[in-house]
Amino acid sequence: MPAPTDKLVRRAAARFSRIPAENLAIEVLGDGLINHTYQVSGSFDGSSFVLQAINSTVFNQPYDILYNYALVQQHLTKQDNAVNIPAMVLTRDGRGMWVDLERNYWRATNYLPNSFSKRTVASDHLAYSVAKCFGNFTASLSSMDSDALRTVIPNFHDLKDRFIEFEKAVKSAQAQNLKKSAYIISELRNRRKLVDFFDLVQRAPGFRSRVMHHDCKVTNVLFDRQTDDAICPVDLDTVMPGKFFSDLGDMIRSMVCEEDENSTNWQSIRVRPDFYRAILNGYLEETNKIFTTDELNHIHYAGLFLIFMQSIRFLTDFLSGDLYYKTNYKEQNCDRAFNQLILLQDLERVLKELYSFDPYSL
Ligand code: GN1
Ligand code: MG
Repeated sequence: MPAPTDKLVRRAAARFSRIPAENLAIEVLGDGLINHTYQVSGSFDGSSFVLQAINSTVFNQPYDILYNYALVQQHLTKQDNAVNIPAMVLTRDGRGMWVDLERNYWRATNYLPNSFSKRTVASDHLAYSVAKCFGNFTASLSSMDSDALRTVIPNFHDLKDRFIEFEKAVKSAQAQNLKKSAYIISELRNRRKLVDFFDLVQRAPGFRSRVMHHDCKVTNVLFDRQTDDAICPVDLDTVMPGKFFSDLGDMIRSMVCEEDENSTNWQSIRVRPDFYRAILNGYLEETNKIFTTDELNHIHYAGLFLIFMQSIRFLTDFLSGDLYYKTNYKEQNCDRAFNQLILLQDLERVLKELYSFDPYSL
Protein backbone atom coordinates (compact mmCIF):
# COMPACT_ATOMS: atom_id res chain seq x y z
CA MET A 1 0.00 0.00 0.00
CA PRO A 2 1.72 3.24 -1.10
CA ALA A 3 1.85 6.04 1.50
CA PRO A 4 -1.09 8.44 1.09
CA THR A 5 -0.11 11.90 -0.17
CA ASP A 6 0.25 14.76 2.35
CA LYS A 7 -2.84 16.36 0.86
CA LEU A 8 -4.90 13.24 1.41
CA VAL A 9 -3.66 12.79 4.99
CA ARG A 10 -4.70 16.39 5.73
CA ARG A 11 -8.16 15.84 4.22
CA ALA A 12 -8.59 12.68 6.28
CA ALA A 13 -7.41 14.45 9.46
CA ALA A 14 -9.96 17.21 8.91
CA ARG A 15 -12.75 14.61 8.81
CA PHE A 16 -12.01 13.69 12.42
CA SER A 17 -11.50 17.22 13.73
CA ARG A 18 -13.55 20.38 14.18
CA ILE A 19 -10.41 22.38 13.45
CA PRO A 20 -9.96 23.52 9.81
CA ALA A 21 -7.52 21.35 7.84
CA GLU A 22 -4.97 24.17 7.40
CA ASN A 23 -4.64 24.57 11.19
CA LEU A 24 -3.75 20.97 11.88
CA ALA A 25 -0.16 19.89 12.53
CA ILE A 26 0.47 16.38 11.22
CA GLU A 27 3.46 14.11 11.91
CA VAL A 28 4.23 10.53 10.91
CA LEU A 29 4.01 8.32 13.99
CA GLY A 30 5.82 5.06 14.81
CA ASP A 31 7.37 2.58 12.43
CA GLY A 32 4.58 0.08 11.72
CA LEU A 33 5.27 -2.21 8.79
CA ILE A 34 1.70 -2.40 7.49
CA ASN A 35 -0.52 0.65 8.19
CA HIS A 36 0.31 4.36 7.88
CA THR A 37 -0.01 6.22 11.19
CA TYR A 38 0.05 9.94 12.05
CA GLN A 39 -0.24 12.20 15.04
CA VAL A 40 -2.61 15.08 14.39
CA SER A 41 -2.60 18.12 16.68
CA GLY A 42 -4.86 21.13 16.70
CA SER A 43 -2.93 24.35 16.83
CA PHE A 44 -5.64 26.04 18.96
CA ASP A 45 -6.24 23.76 21.89
CA GLY A 46 -3.20 21.48 21.68
CA SER A 47 -5.37 18.34 21.68
CA SER A 48 -4.06 15.43 19.63
CA PHE A 49 -5.30 12.25 18.09
CA VAL A 50 -3.78 9.32 16.28
CA LEU A 51 -4.91 8.91 12.69
CA GLN A 52 -4.38 5.73 10.76
CA ALA A 53 -4.83 4.58 7.17
CA ILE A 54 -5.55 0.87 7.38
CA ASN A 55 -3.87 -1.34 4.82
CA SER A 56 -6.95 -2.97 3.31
CA THR A 57 -4.92 -5.52 1.36
CA VAL A 58 -3.83 -6.99 4.70
CA PHE A 59 -7.03 -6.19 6.63
CA ASN A 60 -9.64 -6.89 4.00
CA GLN A 61 -12.57 -6.35 6.40
CA PRO A 62 -11.48 -3.04 8.00
CA TYR A 63 -14.79 -2.58 9.82
CA ASP A 64 -14.06 -5.75 11.82
CA ILE A 65 -11.19 -3.86 13.46
CA LEU A 66 -13.63 -1.27 14.81
CA TYR A 67 -16.09 -3.95 15.87
CA ASN A 68 -13.44 -5.78 17.91
CA TYR A 69 -12.07 -2.54 19.34
CA ALA A 70 -15.47 -1.58 20.70
CA LEU A 71 -16.08 -5.01 22.25
CA VAL A 72 -12.67 -5.09 23.90
CA GLN A 73 -13.02 -1.58 25.23
CA GLN A 74 -16.46 -2.32 26.67
CA HIS A 75 -15.18 -5.42 28.39
CA LEU A 76 -12.12 -3.70 29.85
CA THR A 77 -14.13 -0.83 31.32
CA LYS A 78 -16.29 -3.35 33.18
CA GLN A 79 -13.33 -5.08 34.89
CA ASP A 80 -11.69 -3.89 38.12
CA ASN A 81 -8.09 -2.72 37.69
CA ALA A 82 -8.03 -3.44 33.96
CA VAL A 83 -5.74 -1.47 31.63
CA ASN A 84 -7.48 1.13 29.55
CA ILE A 85 -7.13 1.61 25.83
CA PRO A 86 -7.37 4.95 24.02
CA ALA A 87 -10.94 5.96 23.11
CA MET A 88 -12.03 5.95 19.50
CA VAL A 89 -12.36 9.34 17.84
CA LEU A 90 -15.34 9.59 15.49
CA THR A 91 -15.62 11.58 12.29
CA ARG A 92 -17.48 14.89 12.37
CA ASP A 93 -20.60 13.05 11.21
CA GLY A 94 -20.28 10.42 13.95
CA ARG A 95 -18.74 7.49 12.07
CA GLY A 96 -15.89 5.23 13.11
CA MET A 97 -14.25 5.23 9.68
CA TRP A 98 -13.83 7.51 6.70
CA VAL A 99 -13.20 5.93 3.30
CA ASP A 100 -11.60 8.15 0.64
CA LEU A 101 -11.97 7.84 -3.13
CA GLU A 102 -8.80 5.73 -3.35
CA ARG A 103 -10.43 3.29 -0.91
CA ASN A 104 -8.12 4.05 1.98
CA TYR A 105 -9.85 3.33 5.28
CA TRP A 106 -9.15 5.99 7.92
CA ARG A 107 -9.83 5.77 11.62
CA ALA A 108 -8.65 7.61 14.73
CA THR A 109 -8.08 7.18 18.45
CA ASN A 110 -7.28 9.61 21.28
CA TYR A 111 -3.67 10.54 21.82
CA LEU A 112 -2.86 10.07 25.52
CA PRO A 113 -1.13 13.21 26.82
CA ASN A 114 2.37 12.65 28.22
CA SER A 115 2.67 9.27 26.56
CA PHE A 116 5.44 8.09 24.26
CA SER A 117 6.70 4.85 22.74
CA LYS A 118 10.09 3.11 22.62
CA ARG A 119 11.79 0.93 20.01
CA THR A 120 13.69 -1.16 22.57
CA VAL A 121 13.89 -1.31 26.37
CA ALA A 122 17.06 -0.44 28.24
CA SER A 123 16.38 -2.13 31.58
CA ASP A 124 14.86 -5.38 32.77
CA HIS A 125 12.54 -3.33 34.97
CA LEU A 126 11.04 -1.70 31.88
CA ALA A 127 10.63 -5.11 30.21
CA TYR A 128 8.84 -6.26 33.37
CA SER A 129 6.57 -3.22 33.26
CA VAL A 130 5.58 -3.87 29.62
CA ALA A 131 4.96 -7.56 30.32
CA LYS A 132 2.79 -6.73 33.32
CA CYS A 133 0.77 -4.29 31.22
CA PHE A 134 0.10 -6.83 28.45
CA GLY A 135 -0.45 -9.51 31.13
CA ASN A 136 -3.17 -7.35 32.63
CA PHE A 137 -4.70 -7.08 29.14
CA THR A 138 -4.71 -10.88 28.66
CA ALA A 139 -6.04 -11.55 32.16
CA SER A 140 -8.73 -8.85 32.01
CA LEU A 141 -10.02 -10.26 28.73
CA SER A 142 -9.96 -13.90 29.79
CA SER A 143 -13.55 -13.62 31.05
CA MET A 144 -14.67 -12.53 27.58
CA ASP A 145 -15.97 -15.05 25.06
CA SER A 146 -13.19 -14.98 22.47
CA ASP A 147 -15.61 -16.24 19.80
CA ALA A 148 -17.51 -12.98 20.07
CA LEU A 149 -14.58 -11.34 18.28
CA ARG A 150 -14.19 -11.34 14.50
CA THR A 151 -11.14 -13.08 13.06
CA VAL A 152 -9.57 -10.10 11.29
CA ILE A 153 -6.83 -12.10 9.57
CA PRO A 154 -7.46 -15.86 9.26
CA ASN A 155 -4.58 -18.15 10.35
CA PHE A 156 -2.58 -15.14 11.49
CA HIS A 157 -0.41 -16.87 14.10
CA ASP A 158 -0.86 -20.33 12.59
CA LEU A 159 2.68 -21.63 12.49
CA LYS A 160 1.70 -24.60 10.34
CA ASP A 161 0.11 -22.41 7.73
CA ARG A 162 3.07 -20.00 7.81
CA PHE A 163 5.43 -22.91 7.23
CA ILE A 164 3.40 -24.14 4.25
CA GLU A 165 3.44 -20.62 2.75
CA PHE A 166 7.19 -20.47 3.31
CA GLU A 167 7.75 -23.76 1.46
CA LYS A 168 5.57 -22.50 -1.40
CA ALA A 169 7.65 -19.32 -1.58
CA VAL A 170 10.86 -21.38 -1.67
CA LYS A 171 9.49 -23.35 -4.63
CA SER A 172 8.68 -20.31 -6.71
CA ALA A 173 11.56 -18.02 -5.68
CA GLN A 174 14.18 -16.59 -8.02
CA ALA A 175 17.52 -18.41 -8.01
CA GLN A 176 19.51 -15.44 -6.73
CA ASN A 177 17.18 -15.01 -3.76
CA LEU A 178 17.42 -18.70 -2.95
CA LYS A 179 21.20 -18.50 -3.08
CA LYS A 180 21.26 -15.47 -0.80
CA SER A 181 19.02 -17.14 1.81
CA ALA A 182 20.15 -20.80 1.54
CA TYR A 183 21.54 -20.89 5.09
CA ILE A 184 18.40 -19.36 6.60
CA ILE A 185 16.14 -21.73 4.65
CA SER A 186 18.01 -24.78 5.87
CA GLU A 187 18.11 -23.59 9.51
CA LEU A 188 14.37 -22.90 9.44
CA ARG A 189 13.66 -26.33 7.96
CA ASN A 190 15.75 -27.92 10.75
CA ARG A 191 13.22 -26.56 13.23
CA ARG A 192 10.19 -28.37 11.82
CA LYS A 193 9.57 -29.87 15.28
CA LEU A 194 8.26 -26.50 16.42
CA VAL A 195 5.55 -26.77 13.78
CA ASP A 196 4.63 -30.23 15.04
CA PHE A 197 4.32 -28.95 18.58
CA PHE A 198 2.22 -26.03 17.38
CA ASP A 199 -0.09 -28.57 15.77
CA LEU A 200 -0.63 -30.15 19.18
CA VAL A 201 -1.36 -26.75 20.76
CA GLN A 202 -4.02 -26.19 18.10
CA ARG A 203 -5.78 -29.44 18.89
CA ALA A 204 -5.33 -30.16 22.62
CA PRO A 205 -8.14 -28.80 24.84
CA GLY A 206 -5.64 -27.73 27.54
CA PHE A 207 -4.67 -24.82 25.30
CA ARG A 208 -7.69 -22.53 25.42
CA SER A 209 -8.90 -20.09 22.82
CA ARG A 210 -8.05 -16.66 24.26
CA VAL A 211 -8.36 -13.02 23.34
CA MET A 212 -4.89 -12.14 22.07
CA HIS A 213 -3.50 -8.80 20.94
CA HIS A 214 -1.28 -10.56 18.36
CA ASP A 215 1.24 -7.74 18.01
CA CYS A 216 2.72 -7.24 21.48
CA LYS A 217 6.01 -5.82 20.36
CA VAL A 218 7.44 -3.11 22.54
CA THR A 219 6.62 -0.35 20.05
CA ASN A 220 2.94 -1.15 20.65
CA VAL A 221 2.82 -0.06 24.25
CA LEU A 222 2.68 3.54 25.53
CA PHE A 223 4.91 4.75 28.36
CA ASP A 224 4.31 7.58 30.80
CA ARG A 225 6.71 10.52 30.37
CA GLN A 226 6.86 11.14 34.11
CA THR A 227 7.18 7.65 35.57
CA ASP A 228 8.54 5.83 32.49
CA ASP A 229 6.13 2.94 33.25
CA ALA A 230 4.12 1.13 30.58
CA ILE A 231 0.57 2.46 30.67
CA CYS A 232 -1.46 0.85 27.91
CA PRO A 233 -1.36 -1.34 24.81
CA VAL A 234 -2.02 0.28 21.44
CA ASP A 235 -2.25 -0.95 17.81
CA LEU A 236 -5.15 -3.28 18.55
CA ASP A 237 -5.92 -4.09 14.90
CA THR A 238 -5.04 -7.74 15.29
CA VAL A 239 -7.00 -8.41 18.49
CA MET A 240 -8.86 -11.67 17.82
CA PRO A 241 -9.09 -15.22 19.17
CA GLY A 242 -5.70 -16.91 19.58
CA LYS A 243 -3.61 -19.13 21.85
CA PHE A 244 -1.56 -18.43 24.99
CA PHE A 245 1.82 -18.02 23.27
CA SER A 246 1.17 -15.06 20.97
CA ASP A 247 1.46 -12.04 23.24
CA LEU A 248 4.16 -13.34 25.53
CA GLY A 249 6.08 -14.51 22.46
CA ASP A 250 6.07 -11.12 20.75
CA MET A 251 7.24 -9.41 23.93
CA ILE A 252 10.14 -11.81 24.24
CA ARG A 253 10.90 -11.34 20.55
CA SER A 254 11.01 -7.56 20.80
CA MET A 255 12.50 -6.97 24.25
CA VAL A 256 14.93 -9.74 25.03
CA CYS A 257 17.55 -8.31 22.69
CA GLU A 258 19.04 -4.83 22.80
CA GLU A 259 18.79 -4.59 18.99
CA ASP A 260 15.46 -4.50 17.19
CA GLU A 261 14.32 -6.66 14.25
CA ASN A 262 15.80 -4.24 11.68
CA SER A 263 19.31 -4.38 13.10
CA THR A 264 22.17 -5.79 11.05
CA ASN A 265 24.68 -5.64 13.94
CA TRP A 266 24.76 -9.42 13.90
CA GLN A 267 27.29 -9.60 16.77
CA SER A 268 24.94 -7.77 19.12
CA ILE A 269 21.89 -9.91 18.47
CA ARG A 270 21.63 -11.99 21.59
CA VAL A 271 19.27 -12.80 24.42
CA ARG A 272 19.64 -10.94 27.70
CA PRO A 273 18.69 -13.68 30.21
CA ASP A 274 17.71 -11.21 32.95
CA PHE A 275 15.28 -9.56 30.50
CA TYR A 276 13.82 -12.97 29.58
CA ARG A 277 13.19 -13.69 33.24
CA ALA A 278 11.71 -10.23 33.85
CA ILE A 279 9.27 -10.62 30.93
CA LEU A 280 8.10 -14.04 32.14
CA ASN A 281 7.71 -12.74 35.70
CA GLY A 282 5.76 -9.63 34.69
CA TYR A 283 3.43 -11.53 32.36
CA LEU A 284 2.87 -14.49 34.68
CA GLU A 285 2.21 -12.32 37.72
CA GLU A 286 -0.94 -11.28 35.90
CA THR A 287 -1.78 -14.46 34.00
CA ASN A 288 -0.81 -17.43 36.16
CA LYS A 289 -4.27 -17.34 37.74
CA ILE A 290 -5.99 -17.68 34.37
CA PHE A 291 -3.59 -19.91 32.41
CA THR A 292 -4.19 -23.69 32.38
CA THR A 293 -1.58 -26.18 33.60
CA ASP A 294 -0.83 -27.13 29.99
CA GLU A 295 -0.24 -23.51 29.06
CA LEU A 296 2.00 -22.88 32.09
CA ASN A 297 3.99 -26.09 31.48
CA HIS A 298 4.75 -25.03 27.91
CA ILE A 299 5.43 -21.38 28.53
CA HIS A 300 8.97 -21.49 27.04
CA TYR A 301 7.51 -22.27 23.62
CA ALA A 302 6.08 -18.74 23.42
CA GLY A 303 9.31 -16.93 22.50
CA LEU A 304 10.49 -19.79 20.28
CA PHE A 305 7.24 -19.87 18.28
CA LEU A 306 7.08 -16.15 17.68
CA ILE A 307 10.70 -15.60 16.75
CA PHE A 308 10.65 -18.65 14.46
CA MET A 309 7.39 -17.51 12.86
CA GLN A 310 8.68 -13.97 12.33
CA SER A 311 11.83 -15.25 10.64
CA ILE A 312 9.65 -17.42 8.39
CA ARG A 313 7.34 -14.49 7.59
CA PHE A 314 10.17 -12.09 6.70
CA LEU A 315 11.87 -14.73 4.54
CA THR A 316 8.61 -15.70 2.82
CA ASP A 317 8.12 -12.05 1.92
CA PHE A 318 11.70 -11.73 0.66
CA LEU A 319 11.31 -14.85 -1.50
CA SER A 320 7.96 -13.64 -2.85
CA GLY A 321 9.23 -10.23 -3.93
CA ASP A 322 8.58 -8.04 -0.83
CA LEU A 323 4.85 -7.65 -1.23
CA TYR A 324 3.84 -7.51 2.43
CA TYR A 325 6.20 -5.60 4.74
CA LYS A 326 7.36 -2.04 4.10
CA THR A 327 11.07 -2.05 3.29
CA ASN A 328 13.75 0.65 3.08
CA TYR A 329 16.25 -1.24 0.95
CA LYS A 330 16.34 -4.24 -1.39
CA GLU A 331 17.31 -7.16 0.81
CA GLN A 332 15.89 -5.88 4.07
CA ASN A 333 13.40 -8.72 4.55
CA CYS A 334 16.21 -11.24 4.15
CA ASP A 335 18.27 -9.35 6.76
CA ARG A 336 15.28 -9.26 9.09
CA ALA A 337 14.81 -13.02 8.69
CA PHE A 338 18.50 -13.55 9.50
CA ASN A 339 18.27 -11.22 12.51
CA GLN A 340 15.37 -13.30 13.88
CA LEU A 341 17.16 -16.57 13.17
CA ILE A 342 20.21 -15.48 15.20
CA LEU A 343 17.90 -14.46 18.02
CA LEU A 344 16.14 -17.84 17.85
CA GLN A 345 19.43 -19.73 17.99
CA ASP A 346 20.52 -17.72 21.02
CA LEU A 347 17.19 -18.22 22.79
CA GLU A 348 17.55 -21.98 22.26
CA ARG A 349 21.00 -21.79 23.88
CA VAL A 350 19.74 -19.77 26.88
CA LEU A 351 16.75 -22.05 27.42
CA LYS A 352 19.01 -25.09 27.41
CA GLU A 353 21.69 -23.62 29.67
CA LEU A 354 19.53 -21.80 32.19
CA TYR A 355 16.24 -23.67 32.13
CA SER A 356 17.37 -27.16 30.94
CA PHE A 357 14.73 -26.83 28.25
CA ASP A 358 15.28 -28.30 24.79
CA PRO A 359 12.27 -28.18 22.46
CA TYR A 360 13.91 -30.55 19.97
CA SER A 361 14.72 -33.37 22.39
CA LEU A 362 11.22 -34.91 22.26
C1 GN1 B 1 3.52 -6.06 11.51
O1 GN1 B 1 2.61 -3.15 11.20
P1 GN1 B 1 3.10 -3.62 12.50
O2 GN1 B 1 4.54 -3.25 12.65
O3 GN1 B 1 2.24 -3.19 13.64
C2 GN1 B 1 2.75 -7.37 11.53
C3 GN1 B 1 3.10 -8.16 12.78
C4 GN1 B 1 4.58 -8.42 12.81
C5 GN1 B 1 5.31 -7.08 12.75
C6 GN1 B 1 6.80 -7.28 12.69
C7 GN1 B 1 -0.84 -7.26 10.45
O4 GN1 B 1 3.06 -5.23 12.54
O5 GN1 B 1 2.42 -9.39 12.78
O6 GN1 B 1 4.94 -9.11 13.95
O7 GN1 B 1 4.91 -6.32 11.62
N1 GN1 B 1 1.32 -7.09 11.45
C8 GN1 B 1 0.58 -7.66 10.49
O8 GN1 B 1 7.40 -6.10 13.06
O9 GN1 B 1 1.03 -8.49 9.70
MG1 MG C 1 0.29 -4.10 14.30
